[in-house]
Amino acid sequence: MIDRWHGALSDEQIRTFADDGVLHVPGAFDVDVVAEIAVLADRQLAEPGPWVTDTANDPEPGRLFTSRYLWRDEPVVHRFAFRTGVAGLAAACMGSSSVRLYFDHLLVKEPGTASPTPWHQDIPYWPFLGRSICSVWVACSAATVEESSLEFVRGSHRWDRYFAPESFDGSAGWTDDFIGEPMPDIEGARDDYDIVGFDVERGDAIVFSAWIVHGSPGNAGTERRVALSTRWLGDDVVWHPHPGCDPTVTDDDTTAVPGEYPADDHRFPVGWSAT
Ligand SMILES: O=C(O)CCC(=O)C(=O)O
Repeated sequence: MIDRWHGALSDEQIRTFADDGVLHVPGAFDVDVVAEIAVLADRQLAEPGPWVTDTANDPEPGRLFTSRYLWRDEPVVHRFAFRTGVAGLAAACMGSSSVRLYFDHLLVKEPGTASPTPWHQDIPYWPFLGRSICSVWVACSAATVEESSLEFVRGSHRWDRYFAPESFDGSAGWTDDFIGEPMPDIEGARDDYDIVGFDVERGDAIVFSAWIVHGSPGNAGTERRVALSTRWLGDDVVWHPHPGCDPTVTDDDTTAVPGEYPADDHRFPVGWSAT
């Protein structure tokens, strides 16, 4: 397991992640690694994997395409998740003694896409509970916030609130049955929130808590925006399937036991461990 990040993050970076819920790490990954992922995005658009959302047929201009759970079948994603040190970066930010991969999420936003990725929290979508859950979102194309890089409500991971999941593509139902309060109208009251956004270069990482409220605007640029978000489970995580969560991994797919740490090496493999 690659230990590229342990000791490489400064105390200030680790404090920023704890306080803000998000950390921008410029130049975290080699550009040739992210170039491979951009090529994979071309292939996925042509031949989508099994777990896709796609707004291509929406009346709104543009396209938000996402594809998940590629690590088992796509060597590029497997290599990225287990050979680049990305898991160690997640563990270092969270102060976890090990991390397991939950899933990978390829996110493509074509130029001219009007629809934003709506403001949301990740945790209500996922069949887990715990504070030590994060994503490492890696830019495979340069993007300013106007070109659909991510924005965050700084510190919202500490609000102790749990917002109902909504579909990313604006369709009525990710689920009709869910847990959580409605997301407030962040966009309509931006001045009321401490919003921070990050312009990114290829290879930059944005590490963020599954509890932080985040989103991204449409893509007003002229280039495709491509990112790969890997999701990591830290020390205090327990398996917690619940109404409205990700239907792609259920009790039937894992040996994880509700309320217990998900020690399922097959479904949630260890990406980094201190031992
Ligand atoms: O890439 C995007 O537009 C959204 C990404 C996101 O919400 C996530 O990775 O959790």
